[in-house]
Amino acid sequence: MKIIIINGPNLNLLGKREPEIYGAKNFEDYFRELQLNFKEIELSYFQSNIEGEIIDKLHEVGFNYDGIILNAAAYTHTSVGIGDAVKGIETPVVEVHISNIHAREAFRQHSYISPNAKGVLFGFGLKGYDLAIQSFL
Ligand code: CA2
Repeated sequence: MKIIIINGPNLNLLGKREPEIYGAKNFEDYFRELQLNFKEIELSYFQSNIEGEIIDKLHEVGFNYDGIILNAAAYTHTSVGIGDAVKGIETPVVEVHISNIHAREAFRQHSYISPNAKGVLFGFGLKGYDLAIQSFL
């Protein structure tokens, strides 16, 4: 089974700032833990701060992977393009947010991803990615 985690803008800063919202661990360390915990899965990871690169990656994997775990970060709330890409591909997408976006500012409570996601997980910290993998299993 092939699953990719796609993270959007600023998630490369995880563990460096705002630990009260996003935790103290950087994503590369967490990703290594996921690889160890799910050895049976071919798990890959892509992060970009650039909207078009995220769309290109969705097109690249969206017809030959079994699952996509997408945290589009701030683009969640702004990007019609990423929303359209999620709609246009075949591979199911599980949307993940580390924080509880519904307990935060009003602008974070709309997602262009959710209408076409298989499911949405938010507010469980990094554990949300683990839960998303389990949902595919
Ligand atoms: O809770 C999430 O996972 C978010 O997708 C994170 C985004 C935010 O814009 C969404 O509303 C919710 C922000 C990611 C920024 O991450 C940082 C991590 C450390 C330091 C600064 C930013």
